[in-house]
Formats: sequence, C-alpha cells, structure tokens
Amino acid sequence: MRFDILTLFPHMFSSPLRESIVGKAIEKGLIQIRTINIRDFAFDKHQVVDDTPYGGGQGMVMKVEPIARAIEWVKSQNPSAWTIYLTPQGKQFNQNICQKLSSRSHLILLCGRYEGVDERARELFVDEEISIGDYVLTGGELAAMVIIDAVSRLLPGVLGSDRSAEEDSFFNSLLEYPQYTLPFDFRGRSVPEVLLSGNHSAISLWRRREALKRTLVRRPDLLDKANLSDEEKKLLDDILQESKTDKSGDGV
Ligand code: 4HQ
Repeated sequence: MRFDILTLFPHMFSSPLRESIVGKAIEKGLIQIRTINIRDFAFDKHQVVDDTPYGGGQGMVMKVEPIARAIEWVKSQNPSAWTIYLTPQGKQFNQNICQKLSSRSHLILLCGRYEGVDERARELFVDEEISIGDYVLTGGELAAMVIIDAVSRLLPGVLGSDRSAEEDSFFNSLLEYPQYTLPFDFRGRSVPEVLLSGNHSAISLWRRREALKRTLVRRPDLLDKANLSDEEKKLLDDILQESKTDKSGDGV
C-alpha cells in the first residue's frame, strides 16, 4: 500500500513513521510512504502557498493551484489513488472507516494548515473528508499520521504472524481485558490467580467476562453495536445481576 502525504511540513513525518511497527513495515516493503511538499508545486518566484481569505477575516487560506498541481502529479502516476482531506468537518475516523481504507492500494493525504484549503480544492480533488476527533489541531499532519498508523497495522504481514488485528479491541466492538506481566506481586497487588492456572478455557472465560465488564462500565454505547454471542449475552446478564446485588455501589 502506498501513502502520499501532501504537506507544507514534510519533516514532521520522518521520525514518527520510521519507528517500531510502521517503520518495520516500510523496511519490509509492505507499505510505502512519501511526503510531497506542496510548496514545490508553487511555481511563482516566492513559492507562495497561502493568501488572505476573500471577504476578509483572520488567518490565511491555502491556495488551490499548488494543491491542484501536486494532486494531479500524483494522479498522473496512479489515476486510482484516493484523496483524503483531514479536517474537523469530515466524518469521524473509526475502525470501520479504517478497514475500508485498508482495502485501497494508494491513499493521498492532504494536510491543511492555517484556516484550511480553498473550497475549490476540496470540491475538485478530494474524494473523502475525515476528522480524527472533535478538537482543533494546528494542521492535518498529525491526523494523517494517525490514519497511516491505524491503516498500516491492518495490512497483511505488518503485525507479527502470531498477532492478528482481528483479535484486538474494536474488531469485536469490545474493550480489551486487563493485562498483567511480572512481577506477580507489585506493592501488595497481585495478578488474578486464574491467569496462573494454566487452564486455558478458564482464562479465556475470565478475559471475555472482564472485557464485557469494562465495556459495560466505560463504553456502554459499544455494547449496542457489538454482535454478542449467546454465551457473551449470558455473561453480560450475569455481570448485570451481580452488579444489582453488589452493595459497593460502583456498578460492576
Ligand atoms: N485540523 N481531524 C485545521 C484538525 C483535524 C482534525 C486539520 C485543524 C485541518 C486546517 N484534522 N486544519 N480534528 O483539527 O483532522
């Protein structure tokens, strides 16, 4: 899979995408990430990429021509590349959108700065607008990195072969169960005994129960969407029954 990032700050991407799992995926040739400096497509003497907004108001707007040339240059290499603009006005990124994007072979990520891009750049060149959440960033760069990171780990071979993306949280719409490693006892808090039992079915049952509990308390909205098995529905019933007779008052 290929990612082309259109940005005024290409250096922002070097270290975050070179480390760890995404870095390894690049080394293995599973993904290719290229940064394209929009300024290189501003053909005037001073390579101007922004200007004041028509109608007045504060800030600067990114000019349409350099963006148009940059996107058309990428598209001349691959007409089927899919162009995404990162903006709080887009649909909110989630694991479902992430999966859909992971089936594409080439994404162009357009990162805006200042007050964003000229509306005509969106109308003419953008296929999809995505937000990573309801807060304001100084630019789309960090949002693009979030998308590249989350999409890359879904691609075959990116996570170790012993670890599939299908096992983790949000694939089944539940939060993860608690994890422990050595030491057994830390300041009087010990690891739940069942995890030392070697009884794999008991461990798996405990984990599903804890995942359900945690989801019920922290993200009950996820349970509505979760496709719970009959066994999980029964477990959830148990947990709810338990919380009714629990006098501690903390729910589960
Ligand atoms: N920005 N999700 C404004 C974001 C953002 C977000 C990117 C700030 C675009 C012009 N992008 N620029 N939230 O806050 O994606």
